[in-house]
Amino acid sequence: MIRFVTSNRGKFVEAQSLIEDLVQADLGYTEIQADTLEEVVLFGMRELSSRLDSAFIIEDAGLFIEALNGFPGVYSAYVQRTIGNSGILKLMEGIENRAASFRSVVGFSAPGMEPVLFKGELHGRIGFEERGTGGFGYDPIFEVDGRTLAEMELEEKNMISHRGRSMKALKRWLESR
Ligand code: ITT
Repeated sequence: MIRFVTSNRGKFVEAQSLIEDLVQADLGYTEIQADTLEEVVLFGMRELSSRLDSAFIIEDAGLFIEALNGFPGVYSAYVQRTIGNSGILKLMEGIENRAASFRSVVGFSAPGMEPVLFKGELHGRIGFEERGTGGFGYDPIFEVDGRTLAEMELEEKNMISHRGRSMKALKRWLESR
């Protein structure tokens, strides 16, 4: 059993469909203001390893929009909570370059070992309106080949997504240990 420390049910459900051994633990941890997802994950893992005595993972993800110089990036959670998808669509009004990517960094930690990180990325485009009811967060405005992630089934999103990739890399590593 591996704890996935997250408050985000959508993330957990996606990860658990790839790694059955996961159990959600909504324990909370400090998410520092840093320049990279990796720093956020490493800091969180250090804090949690002093509180937990068994294997756990955490994940930090973000949406990086090319025309906005990578915004919201490490501020993705705050931006989703405040201006949300409609706010992002407003910021993108009149902007032709819609290229964006999602990134995921997962950290695995177990007692007596150094933390290990796994990454995944998904390239796509910011749409012109929200579409679809699946997924969570920015999924209704993030398109891949003309469909938003919110228009895909969980399995399909997992096949291509940033989280699908990082979690599969973690899974391969766990199986090879
Ligand atoms: P935890 O930190 O508790 O795990 P969180 O929701 O705060 O949960 P993140 O900081 O990693 O997670 O996520 C940053 C934001 O990006 C947040 O608003 C998410 O909803 C959104 N997000 C992350 N992964 C996403 C995905 O696969 N599809 C759409 N939005 C996503």
